[in-house]
Amino acid sequence: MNDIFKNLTKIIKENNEIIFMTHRNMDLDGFGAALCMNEIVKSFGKNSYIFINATKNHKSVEKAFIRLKEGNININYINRDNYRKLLKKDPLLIILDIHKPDIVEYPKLLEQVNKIVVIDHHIKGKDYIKNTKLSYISANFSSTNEMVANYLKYLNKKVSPLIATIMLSGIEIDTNSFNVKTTAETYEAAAFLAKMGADNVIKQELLKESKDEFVRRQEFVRDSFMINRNMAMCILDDNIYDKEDLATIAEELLQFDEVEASFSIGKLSKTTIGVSARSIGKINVEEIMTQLGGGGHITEAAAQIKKSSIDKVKKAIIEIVGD
Ligand SMILES: [Mn+2]
Repeated sequence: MNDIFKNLTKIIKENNEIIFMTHRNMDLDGFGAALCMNEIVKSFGKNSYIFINATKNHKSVEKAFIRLKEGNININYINRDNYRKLLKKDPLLIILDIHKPDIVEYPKLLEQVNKIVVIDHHIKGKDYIKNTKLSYISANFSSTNEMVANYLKYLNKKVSPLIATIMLSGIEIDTNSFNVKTTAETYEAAAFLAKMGADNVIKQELLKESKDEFVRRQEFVRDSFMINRNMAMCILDDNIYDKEDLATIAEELLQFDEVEASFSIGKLSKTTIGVSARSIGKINVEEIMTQLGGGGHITEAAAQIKKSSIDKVKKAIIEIVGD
């Protein structure tokens, strides 16, 4: 790890303009990591920018934007409408919390820069950003915030309490409140952030959702059912949902007795049905999703089925896994 951090520092020091970008629909893990890295590179005297979606963001991220503004923490946000002027300065692009090229916030930017670094905690897939100066992809970490907190520690630097709070919120989201992917090192990173002043009350405020959303999701979970001995399924209603909504529900189902794999099915658009599949590790949900034209990893996979119905997809999954 120290060799990687040494190399990362060298690469940062060779550059003057540094852009951070995460995945589409940026969450607090991606954003917290970008904020931490933004502070680090600024401390090296570099110009730093965070590439965001100017129009639509997670509610928790919007809340963080407001908090940062109120706290007079200045950040250079850029977006697809105004980033081009930076290109002639030959910026370094650091991609955080994602390594698949087509899911970054703005894939076109990958083609327009000469130097890319990737830092991500997801299980490395077949499709990844190539020709990088440095690629630090390791599923040994709960979150990208855990990885960059280690970098901060290595550098013996600090971030402000608010940024530490946002980083801790990111770890909390990615570990489902320290329930999954959590190791001794994860708690150490959390303690490190708490010592920097991460605030539990503000963290909870960032992570709060509307009561309606919560109740709605619990209704879906309540109505979920076992499709065989060890697999649970949840069917959403006829409204249109985000892939993240499906993923959250599939993850929630895993916490129940007997459930070793879970599926949530809902509409992603009028004509597209989405499935999110999760497994605690024994069942390979990637194999199941591949049969529906999707993909992923052993424990996390998904599929999108065009011109189908929730009922047809439900039957197809039951067919594949058997009773
Ligand atoms: Mn993450």
